[in-house]
Amino acid sequence: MDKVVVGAAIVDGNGRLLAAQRADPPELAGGWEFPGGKVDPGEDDHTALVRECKEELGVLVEVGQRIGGDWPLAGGYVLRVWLAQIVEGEPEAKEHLDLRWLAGHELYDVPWLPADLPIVRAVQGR
Ligand code: 9L3
Ligand code: MG
Repeated sequence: MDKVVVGAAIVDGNGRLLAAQRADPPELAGGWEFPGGKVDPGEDDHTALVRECKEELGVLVEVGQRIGGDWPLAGGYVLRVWLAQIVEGEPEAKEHLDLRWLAGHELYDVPWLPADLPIVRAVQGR
């Protein structure tokens, strides 16, 4: 399977979820998402997720359980999401406009990308 995007539902010790505000492309800029990105050719999903969290946030994550299956994205891509925990570093918005740690009652305080919104609901149920 090519056309795979991986995303991290990063949760801290207080059960808060890390949301990231996209800087681009223009049609997605300002929307909030699970950090992550495209799996490179020949790369496995787990490696891609760890790499993307390092590139985008500057943190090392430990990957946990999968959230759901293949979530649909535009252009025939699918999004695969895993719970993750930070084991090294403090997240910084290296490629995003902003980052926020959302407590349970704040989960819908940001305008999530439409593709990510159903995944937020699935994370909430966990
Ligand atoms: N995308 C949607 N939700 C997400 C992520 C990480 C990505 N949580 C979409 C936005 C882009 C495409 O997937 O159109 C590729 O993502 P990226 O490599 O630009 O982050
Ligand atoms: Mg990305």
